[in-house]
Amino acid sequence: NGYHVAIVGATGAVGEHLIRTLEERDFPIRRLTFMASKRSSGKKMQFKGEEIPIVEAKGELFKNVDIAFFSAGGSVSKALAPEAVKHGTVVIDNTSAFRMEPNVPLVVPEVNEEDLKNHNGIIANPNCSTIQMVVSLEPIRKKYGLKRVLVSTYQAVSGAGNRAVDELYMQSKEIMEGKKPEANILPVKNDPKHYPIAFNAIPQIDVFQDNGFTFEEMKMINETRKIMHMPDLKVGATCVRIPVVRGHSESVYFEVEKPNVTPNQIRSVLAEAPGVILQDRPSEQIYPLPLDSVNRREVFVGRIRKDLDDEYGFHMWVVSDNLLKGAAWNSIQIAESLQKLNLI
Ligand code: A2P
Ligand code: 11C
Repeated sequence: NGYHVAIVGATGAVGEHLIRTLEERDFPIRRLTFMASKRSSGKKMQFKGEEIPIVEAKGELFKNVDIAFFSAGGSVSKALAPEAVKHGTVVIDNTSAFRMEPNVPLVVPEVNEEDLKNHNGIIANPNCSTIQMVVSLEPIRKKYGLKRVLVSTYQAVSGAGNRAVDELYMQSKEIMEGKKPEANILPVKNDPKHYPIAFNAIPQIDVFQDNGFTFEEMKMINETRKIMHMPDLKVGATCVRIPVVRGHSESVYFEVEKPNVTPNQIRSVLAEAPGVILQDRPSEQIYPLPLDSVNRREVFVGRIRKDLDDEYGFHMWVVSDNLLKGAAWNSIQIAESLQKLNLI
């Protein structure tokens, strides 16, 4: 009974959390296949106390796989997800490979679960920084409309994978020992220059586009419009990497459509919103912190205040565990929604 589930990229930062979250949930699993690169083949990983061997990811292995979570980078998804679909597997892809394709639903269950009904085998899991922002904006949009969004992010190093996290620890140690830190990964592995992230802030996540925005910034812009079904929404983004291991933070400025909305009304909407925890008591210094978000599935919102100049404008601070709601948990939520809607 249950599904044959495959995890592609099982050994990665997101893969590990897909496995842990599946252990915690009741998603029905008959069989599990862990895939990664050739480097990991032969190693084993645990699931509920049982050792499962890791195999090298290959198209033919998807025969009889009902549902596959992909988190091994865009090129692996591009090569293998269509193969998996040919075998009848439903793919939940955590990379940016297919997100903007019109026939691929891009889903955050709290926002657009219904879009799953149009899937053709591949469902895309949005970028982590997009997910937490739309979870906080959608309930506001529903009640008060939305005209414009401007976001600046403070993103954790785990968003760039386990090797980047190792580098942050190493660089911190080197700096504390008075040595020159070595940098080989951030901001982008394949770009010519690398900068240390320890004790630093890097205003580049992913590669630059011709318009001066980075790809991460364009993902936030385009994915938000697609998920919220607002192709003309005004969205601007600046994405910055900071030396935090887990938990992305965002300063979000937004303008609503209705006049005379108060911060307390925004707070009431968010207090009731699915997947959101309101942490907003400035007099007690209560606000969301990335350290507190680790291992939590929710999106935390605080620092809600009205703009001093624009009567439709508000500011807020949005924090979530980029490896859970930003990746593994949102993917598993999609699987649970597919099961609920009879779409596997
Ligand atoms: P491996 O551990 O064998 O390299 P992260 O996001 O933490 O960098 O992890 C990336 C994940 O993608 C790892 O599980 C990694 O496996 C996997 N991966 C990388 N390249 C490939 C590939 N060519 N085929 C399958 N899996 C891959
Ligand atoms: C980061 N947001 O923090 C990225 C990681 O498109 O799924 C996720 C990249 C993606 O570096």
